[in-house]
Amino acid sequence: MTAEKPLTDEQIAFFQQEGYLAIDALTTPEDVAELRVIYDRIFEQRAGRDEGNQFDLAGTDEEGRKAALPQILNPAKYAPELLESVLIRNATAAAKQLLGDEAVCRFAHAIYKPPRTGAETPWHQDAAYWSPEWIHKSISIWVPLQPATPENGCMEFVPGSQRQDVVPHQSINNDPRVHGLELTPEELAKLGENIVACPLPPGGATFHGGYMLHHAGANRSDIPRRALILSAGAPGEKRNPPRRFPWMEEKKTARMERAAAAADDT
Ligand SMILES: O=C(O)CCC(=O)C(=O)O
Repeated sequence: MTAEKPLTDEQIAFFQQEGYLAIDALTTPEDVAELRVIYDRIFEQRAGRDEGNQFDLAGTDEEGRKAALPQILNPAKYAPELLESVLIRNATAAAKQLLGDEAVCRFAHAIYKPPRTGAETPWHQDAAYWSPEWIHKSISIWVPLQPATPENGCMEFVPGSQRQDVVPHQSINNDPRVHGLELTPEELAKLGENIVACPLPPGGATFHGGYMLHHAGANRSDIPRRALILSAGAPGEKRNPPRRFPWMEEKKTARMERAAAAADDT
């Protein structure tokens, strides 16, 4: 791995064919150690909670209730030192290899699965969360800060599923108060057995595009599962004809209320 070209030609070809890729090292052990300290600090400080950027991805997120799947959006807003990491440098270089030189990379979010209680991240496509007005050209780069295993919630993909458009989703448990999405039961029933789990060492990475079906199991281990997720995008195309995503239009989450209240205060 070099910082200029973290991916080999074979890895790029694999990503283009299969729609996902797993590599054992996108950053150094020293960088991982520093990222873990920052990561734990921002979760402990509940950074972004008041403005709706820290919330429970898999629950109704009431104040005082332990989150099933804590998430922080835009973690670099609360820890700008993330932007000095080896990880952002190497992730940007890898994103340019996959998407072209115009690709821009940023820390999108952090998802924490507490030991024993961290909930499943249900099967979904990321583009189901995004504006239906666009065909998106963007990828996620998922980086664990400890070993990621099937037991603690490593990433799982359906190779080839990136070739389909967004399929029907719903809020988790069909409850619009929950931020997270899941496939509808009809779509879940179509998944089949072509599923690849991607265990990784700390500082490894998986890559997937916005249309790839993916999932991460519950944390059934005794260690915390920490993941930092970067997002890289190149300009997309306007969708024609347009679509609507009713599962996003009906959302009514506590996080949205906190974000609106914080915007009113400014
Ligand atoms: O970390 C997880 O549990 C899921 C991450 C995910 O769905 C994503 O990065 O798109």
